[in-house]
Amino acid sequence: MKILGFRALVLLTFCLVFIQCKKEAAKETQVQRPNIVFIMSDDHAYQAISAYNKELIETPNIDRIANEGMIFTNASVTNSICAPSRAVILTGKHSHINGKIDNLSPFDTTNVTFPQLLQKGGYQTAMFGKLHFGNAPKGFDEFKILPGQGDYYNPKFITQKGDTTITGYVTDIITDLTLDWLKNRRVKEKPFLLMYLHKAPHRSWLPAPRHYKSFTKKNFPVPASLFDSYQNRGTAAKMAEMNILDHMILNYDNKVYSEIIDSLGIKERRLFDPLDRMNPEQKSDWDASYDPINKEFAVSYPKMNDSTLMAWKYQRYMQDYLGTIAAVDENVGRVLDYLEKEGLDKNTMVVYTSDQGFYLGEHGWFDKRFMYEESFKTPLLIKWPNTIRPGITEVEMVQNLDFAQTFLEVAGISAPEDMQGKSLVPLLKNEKETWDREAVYYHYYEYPAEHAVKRHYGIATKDFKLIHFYYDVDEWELYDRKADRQEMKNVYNDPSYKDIVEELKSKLTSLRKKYKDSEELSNRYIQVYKDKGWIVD
Ligand code: SGN
Ligand code: CA
Repeated sequence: MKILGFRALVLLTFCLVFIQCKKEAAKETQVQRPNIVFIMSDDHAYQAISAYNKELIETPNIDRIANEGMIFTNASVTNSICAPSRAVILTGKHSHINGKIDNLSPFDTTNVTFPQLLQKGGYQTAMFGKLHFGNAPKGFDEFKILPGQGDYYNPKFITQKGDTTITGYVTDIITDLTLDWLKNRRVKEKPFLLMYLHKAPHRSWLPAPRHYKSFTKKNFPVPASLFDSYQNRGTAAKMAEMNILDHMILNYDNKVYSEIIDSLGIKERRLFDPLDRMNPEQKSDWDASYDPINKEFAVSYPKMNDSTLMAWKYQRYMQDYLGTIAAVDENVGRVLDYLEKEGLDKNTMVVYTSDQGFYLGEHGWFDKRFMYEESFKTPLLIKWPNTIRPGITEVEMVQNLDFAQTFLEVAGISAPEDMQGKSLVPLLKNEKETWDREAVYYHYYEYPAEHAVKRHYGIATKDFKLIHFYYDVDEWELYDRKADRQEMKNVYNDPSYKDIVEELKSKLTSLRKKYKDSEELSNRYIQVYKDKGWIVD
């Protein structure tokens, strides 16, 4: 009896402890809402992430996010340019509503942003890296941001305690600041939103010293449309100033020294010296790898014709652009490793994206802005253990417009009625029955401006893209996304697409109504440029 009683007591204690532990665990998962790590690079083309394309570069760390979670093959932006994309992300509203239509206009800080709502809702919030607004971000407990575009070498940062300059390479420094906050300054009891925002791979593409040697020796495959002559396209494609041969600057972009340019008698536009922020030690490291390239160029340039010069510039572009991405990938790995080491990864959603896509020689171009494929589409990879099953490819059409509502839902905070996106949570949970989006809307404004891409708006479905260039031309373009993946032929005037054009125009009208865009608003935004004297009648 006595022994039995003792056993029963042990069993009872064990059960009680077990029930208590379960209760505690339940309490913890209930109390601790998921952390959100939002990683965004600047101008990172999906073609330069190996989870999308293995031809150009290996990005094993960014790929980890896809392998452990979901890769979106149909993610796009609503306005393919930096600061406007960021404003759309923060507000969950199209550019014509949040007012940040281009890189030049100020961001209206009366806009409500999702970080403000998360902060109010009990989240800790921090931002490190490139924001690109003239004003400090609202809704952050801590931020250290680059002024404007920021610099690759020895960058300045705006902080709550004043400006500071940090010696070193920007991608490494942004990560150091991020890890420092994660390790030392965050309050461990609270869930957090961390916005970790890279400057790379933005123009003028300066890699980290450790990548000079290997990348400047690489030779990359050439895209099929590198020598595009823009036949069967409209005026806008022909007039854009972002052709690698014609508009890429040998000194600024391809790092040909000015003395060599002068000695070869080349006349070209001079911007500031891209290497001017390097200290003597950094400059001597640079020279060790880039002197031989310059010497070789001086010898071979006189024998070059347009097509060999184009091919040379393209290779130089890819070497430096992709070189900057190697450092992004390594640093993303450092952050993922830290989350794993601390066991934080289990309750953290990690997002990797870019502020827009980018041309890597397709149509002979660099830069972005157009609603055409490579700049409209943006990379998007999300992992969220226990919710997203690993290794999923999602083909639904999603946009940067959707992030705000997604993060609010993840945090259990209701989104303001006037946000215009759609939470991605049903897709992340594989509950696709509620997902009914058939088309997305796009509107680009920054014209006249650098790269001369005309104002346009349009609608994209999975099968077609209808675009209206409405300022200083009045031209429509239709692309058959399935039959013509490279968008080489505008079929707007092809009679066999007549019904499609009609159907898409009517859908576009409904979308514009739904999102509250209009000709009147477009004219108002043109008037802003007239008032500034940027458009003269
Ligand atoms: C800079 C670049 C442009 C680029 C814009 C916008 N020129 O002006 O090539 O299109 O930024 O880029 S540079 O001479 O300064 O490098 S964005 O990503 O910020 O929108
Ligand atoms: Ca950008």
